[in-house]
Amino acid sequence: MKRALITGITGQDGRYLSESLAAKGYQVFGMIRGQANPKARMVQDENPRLELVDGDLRDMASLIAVLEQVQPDEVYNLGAISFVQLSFRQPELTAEITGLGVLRMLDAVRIVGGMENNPMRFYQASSSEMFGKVREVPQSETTPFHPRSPYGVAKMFGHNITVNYREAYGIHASSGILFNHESERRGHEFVTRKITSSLARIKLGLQDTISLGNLESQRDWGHAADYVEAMWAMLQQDEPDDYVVATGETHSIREFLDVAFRCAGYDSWEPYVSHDVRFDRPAEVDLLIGDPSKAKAKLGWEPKVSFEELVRRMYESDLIEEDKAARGMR
Ligand code: NAP
Ligand code: F7E
Repeated sequence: MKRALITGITGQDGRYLSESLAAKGYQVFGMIRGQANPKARMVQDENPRLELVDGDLRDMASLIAVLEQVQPDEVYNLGAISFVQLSFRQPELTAEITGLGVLRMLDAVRIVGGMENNPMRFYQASSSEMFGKVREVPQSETTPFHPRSPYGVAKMFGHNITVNYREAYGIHASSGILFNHESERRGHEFVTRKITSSLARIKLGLQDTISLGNLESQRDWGHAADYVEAMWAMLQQDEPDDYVVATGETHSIREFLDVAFRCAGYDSWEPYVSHDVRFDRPAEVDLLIGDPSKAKAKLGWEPKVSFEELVRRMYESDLIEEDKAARGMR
């Protein structure tokens, strides 16, 4: 039985990946931080075979101890401060966890796995935010980086140090440059979930309007359940490498609103959306659209869930969630 360790187990991707690996027959270990982490029970209920181990990406000794205990075949490093807007308010903490956390995890793999024939394969959760002020359209593995936020800068460090540990120590370390992926489990701070959960509340008569920032930015949005399959496929390759994981389509926030409000039976979203400068960013990423042809050719990976289907699934799930919450059943 293969053993996998996932950091960021309580996050959107950690939850999908742990279920997917368990279904493939893996023994899955999830690294959880903090004392009495409130999300521990949720992930344990979703995946009863999951084993939780204590560790924090800020604490090198804890990472070494986790690897010594688990002895994983595969390490998926998904833990991070992942909210771009928060990274502007807490840049140092973002650099510490999202950037230096990768170095600590890689060094722990190097030390515990050994210098020669290190058996531990490593996945780094890199991001399209590294492309930032994009130098070409669409973005591929060879597009130069130009990050626009402390988050993007920290991810770029994580990406480069992963390549460096691969080249310097021969570690089987791969980076997935994942474009935005969302789901029914997406955090409520991100624009897609903010829209679908607020819309559900509007439909249920619990809320009147949604306050948003910049509606012009364009994103390449896929479904997280599809994207975790690409992570796994990267670690099954003989050689480690970097891959763009994206749909190859882009849509603005306005288009997301169009589709979501149509799903809910409204002709127009304009009467329900207002602008709030608090959600504007000091520097914006205007346009992201990925070229996933390498992932398709080498990993045989393709996204299955369309943009319209993604929006519909998120809205319908939130309608049920918000209705339950309003009745005090959540
Ligand atoms: P997420 O839902 O925000 O989850 C982040 C996870 O990181 C949580 O489990 C969180 O644990 C954990 N974490 C935070 N600080 C930590 C620390 N000090 N030590 C250990 N773990 C810590 O993110 P996601 O959407 O699942 O994304 C997974 C990864 O992919 C992240 O690295 C993200 O930056 C990257 N990524 C995401 C996307 C996307 O569109 N979703 C695209 C590209 C790359 P707590 O519950 O304890 O806070
Ligand atoms: O913003 C605009 C905002 O926070 C998308 C993370 O998973 O994907 C994600 O980062 C766009 C931006 O995601 C609001 O200005 C308008 O242009 O949903 P988001 P993100 O910044 O693209 C990348 C690939 C990651 O790696 C990250 O971890 O929407 N926007 N109004 C808003 N955004 C938010 N959050 N809230 C608003 O009210």
